[in-house]
Amino acid sequence: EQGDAGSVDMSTSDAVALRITHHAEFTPSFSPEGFDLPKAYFATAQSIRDSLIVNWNATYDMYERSNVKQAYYLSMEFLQGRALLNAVGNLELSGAYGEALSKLGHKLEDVVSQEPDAALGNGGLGRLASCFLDSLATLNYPAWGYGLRYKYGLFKQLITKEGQEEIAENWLEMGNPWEIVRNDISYPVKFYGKVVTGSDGKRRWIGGEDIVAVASDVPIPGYKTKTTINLRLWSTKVPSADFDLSAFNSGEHTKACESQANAEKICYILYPGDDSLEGKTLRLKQQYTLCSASLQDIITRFEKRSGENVLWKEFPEKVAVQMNDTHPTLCIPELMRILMDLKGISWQEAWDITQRTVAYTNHTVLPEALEKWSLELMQKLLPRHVEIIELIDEELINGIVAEFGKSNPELLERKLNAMRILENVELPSPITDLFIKPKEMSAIDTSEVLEVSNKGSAADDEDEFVGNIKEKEVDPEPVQKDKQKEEATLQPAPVPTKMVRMANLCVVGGHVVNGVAEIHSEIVKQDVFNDFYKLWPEKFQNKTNGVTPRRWIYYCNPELSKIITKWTGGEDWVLNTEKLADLRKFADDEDLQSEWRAAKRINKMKVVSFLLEKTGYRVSPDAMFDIQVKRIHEYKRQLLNILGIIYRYKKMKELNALERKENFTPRVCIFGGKAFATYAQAKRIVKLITDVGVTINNDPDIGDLLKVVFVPDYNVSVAELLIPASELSQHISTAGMEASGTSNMKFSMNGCILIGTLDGANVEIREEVGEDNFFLFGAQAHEIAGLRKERAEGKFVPDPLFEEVKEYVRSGVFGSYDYDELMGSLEGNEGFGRADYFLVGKDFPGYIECQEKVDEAYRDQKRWTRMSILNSAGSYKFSSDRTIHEYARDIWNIQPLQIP
Ligand code: DL6
Repeated sequence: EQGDAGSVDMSTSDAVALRITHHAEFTPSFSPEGFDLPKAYFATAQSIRDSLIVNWNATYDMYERSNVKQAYYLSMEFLQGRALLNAVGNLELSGAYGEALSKLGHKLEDVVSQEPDAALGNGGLGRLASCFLDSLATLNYPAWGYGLRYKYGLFKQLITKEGQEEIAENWLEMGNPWEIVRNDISYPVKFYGKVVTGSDGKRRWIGGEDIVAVASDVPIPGYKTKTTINLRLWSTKVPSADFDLSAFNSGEHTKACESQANAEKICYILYPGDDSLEGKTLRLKQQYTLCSASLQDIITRFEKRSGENVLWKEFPEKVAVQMNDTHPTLCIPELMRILMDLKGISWQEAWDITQRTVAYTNHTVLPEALEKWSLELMQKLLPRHVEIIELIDEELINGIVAEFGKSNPELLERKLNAMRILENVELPSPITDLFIKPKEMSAIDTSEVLEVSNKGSAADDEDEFVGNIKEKEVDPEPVQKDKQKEEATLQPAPVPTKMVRMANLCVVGGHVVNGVAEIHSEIVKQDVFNDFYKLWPEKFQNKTNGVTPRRWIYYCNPELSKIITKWTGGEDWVLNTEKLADLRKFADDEDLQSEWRAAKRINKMKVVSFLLEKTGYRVSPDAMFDIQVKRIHEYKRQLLNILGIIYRYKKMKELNALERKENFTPRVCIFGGKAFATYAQAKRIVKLITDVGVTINNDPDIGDLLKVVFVPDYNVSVAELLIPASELSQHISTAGMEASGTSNMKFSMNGCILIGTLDGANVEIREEVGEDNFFLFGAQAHEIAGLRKERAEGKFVPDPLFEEVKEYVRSGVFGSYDYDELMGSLEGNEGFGRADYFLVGKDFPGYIECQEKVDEAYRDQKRWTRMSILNSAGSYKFSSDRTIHEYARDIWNIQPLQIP
């Protein structure tokens, strides 16, 4: 039985129990005595992993034999969350496992909750990657994910009196039962060194620092299918010969271990701080490690599957590489380098292969996320890649000159400034000579390219490198900035730093560029990459995001799932979410309505207990659960939400008890999300929310009418608990700034009604669920630039209610913390003023009015339940299965392959 794990009939609880106890004894991570929950979790996970490995091997064999085209999703982030419940469910073994564990003295749900979240991601981009893996496996697409195996996940967030504090998330402390370390799969990765021309006239990258990337594989099971795909994560170490034994023996222990530590630290954490040169270097090393190791692996597989006759021009017919945002951009020069320097292919052929292989997804229009790297740093670390990038840039320049001709030098100069990959790098003289007034290349003026731009934000030209998700303060408002500029003119002009614009490289090097929601893809075409779009319109696509209905309804909301199954006539909806639309015809059915409300109540009760345990606050399940959970960012406007709550509280305080009850619907306002460790303004927002909670939650006048709770350490598992219990959720970003959002989809699927702006996927959700079932407010994307201008010119007159609320905060009602800086960011041209860049003041009155409509709608529970049902029913488009079918068809050209 133990010899061939896969051949055992695992459908009986006895067989499962045997397997679990076998692992408890023979794959020990714990002392032999006892079988407590942590031990039960490990043994259970190991037992299910056996079954996964069987399917995973079968899947791999099938790909190998049929030599089909495979897609590879390269991402610096995978926000996997927990794996056990998903794996047991996908293998249709929940019943057998539940029974087996109960025979062994445990409940499946308790065992499941032992698992730490795999938080190898930051937010939506990483969670999307994980949803995609689930859909790829479920739909039997030949595909793999590639990422890094960070030793520490995204930090653990503590909420203290000071606000947010961060500590390391040691998710691997107890080991990871899901991964399989593949000591046989490792690749050399090089940094630094120099490039020389060999006797054959070819360029060679030699010398430098060598490390090794080693694979750990995580099997990803599809739902009700044998297909089990692979998430390959790289760790880094030194080549084994590199240990300095003589230094160690002569007592220089630290020196002897130095190179090992240097190599290992590459995969220590996700997004290491990059204020220092060391931090920047480490991030670039991370990105290159992911690209280099993954491509070497992909190429090795291609060569093996090709047998003796390797036809490189067929590479794009066997391989599709998707770059999840710009973080894996180095794939482009790395694939070129491998093809030319190691495989002897010509530049033209290598470029053709590269372009046909890679594609790029843009996930943000925020300039601070459009990555740029210092050319000098890249040149030191990756000298051969810079040569290749320079050549790509040169070809691009020639192409632009050919396209726009020489007759309009100003247009040509503008195009070159916007489109070039290298920034602040002089043009070859035959081209500068074309311009009327040859002048120093100026940095790209983002405001010109980006109508919805975050002008004055972190992507300003003086900012040498802006990390991908690094969230910094927005710059001072324009008046202050002009003053600084005036002062600066008295000084000699600084030499602009030469930069590599990764997004431009992606657009030039990839065959498809896609945005992640319709409105976002339009902004990508019309603003961010408009010059490229005009040149290559056929490259640009939209792929509206989606989320997996398995994790985000079926497993996290069993109560609702049972009802959906009953009313849609079976479980087909889990695979074919279109079936959810059948619920529409029963939206007013009293039986469905009462079952629907009962399910919500059960889910709310779970959250009541959770909040009590995590925060000490006792909330009423009779109140409306109003939730905003996402990364804390000024553009997501948690500040608008909390100021709305403060307004509500202030109004309540002005009434007597009876009036209060009559005028306000009881609410529990729940917040969750992490602020990037160096993003001071976001941390102030967290502090304000928690301070407001302390005051309101302890105010005897208010009682259950209003509670404000900040859930610490929001992660995937917390989301799985909160979303099913939600009744209202907030997606209230400044229009044009949220690329898509994916939690909006999860909430809607779970029968939660959204309050939101016309931004990202909100636009499409509202279309699908119906205007009457979505609470809309706020300025629209096309108005934002004009409103900002008006605001900066001092022409905007804020609503008196907004002024009142800010004063209320300043008055100290919420404790002694000095909120001047936070409130000042919402104001005009003095002091801390940033002219309310995110237009909180502008949207405030509309938001308040909309919230009043929410209160009114909730009072009519029949109407509310109807809206809730119509949200679930209308959410079917937002399954990641739909998104993945579109990527497979329009970008990757891959076909499903059933594993027999
Ligand atoms: O596409 C996934 C997700 C979107 O839903 C969010 O709207 C967007 O903010 C997020 N983008 C990022 C950007 N990070 N980088 N680079 O996380 O992507």
